[in-house]
Amino acid sequence: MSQTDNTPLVGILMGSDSDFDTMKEAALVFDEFEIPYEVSVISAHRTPKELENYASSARSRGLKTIIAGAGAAAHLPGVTAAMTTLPVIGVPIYSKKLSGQDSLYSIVQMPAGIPVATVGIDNARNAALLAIQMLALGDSEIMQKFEEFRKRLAEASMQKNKKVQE
Ligand code: RP5
Repeated sequence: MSQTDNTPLVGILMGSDSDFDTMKEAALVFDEFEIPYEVSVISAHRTPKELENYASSARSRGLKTIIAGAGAAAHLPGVTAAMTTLPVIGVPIYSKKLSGQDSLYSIVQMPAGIPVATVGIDNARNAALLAIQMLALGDSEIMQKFEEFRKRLAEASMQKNKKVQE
């Protein structure tokens, strides 16, 4: 299966426009892999009805996974996961008061039955790569691009090793 139209496969969701600088790193990865995505700012606390509409219609709109980033009382990924059967990847956003530890704990400590795959604080890039690995399970073209990416990563690392050996 390969993507022939521009229907978004991934939803990039964030609780506030103040999260955008971090979350745009995920979008850059999807641009690199030529994977269609959509970006939305919806708050679990400020606009809960919009979130319900978004999450409950996500699968029928063609999304395969959702990346949700939020900071501090970061309930967005968990509440999204509660309202869709799509896998949700959570990005804890750095927060000034508690350095993102509040975000991390809010996202990672989900009740049994409603998991959120949680990446490191501000690591939207890893969230995108994890989403790509999920998509690649059912798409050989995406898998090939991912394998090439891994090869480049390994080569870059070996180059660094070579430099320190010199
Ligand atoms: C969270 O509160 C958002 O995800 C954001 O990280 C944080 C602060 O939001 P703003 O006050 O900057 O809109 O809901």
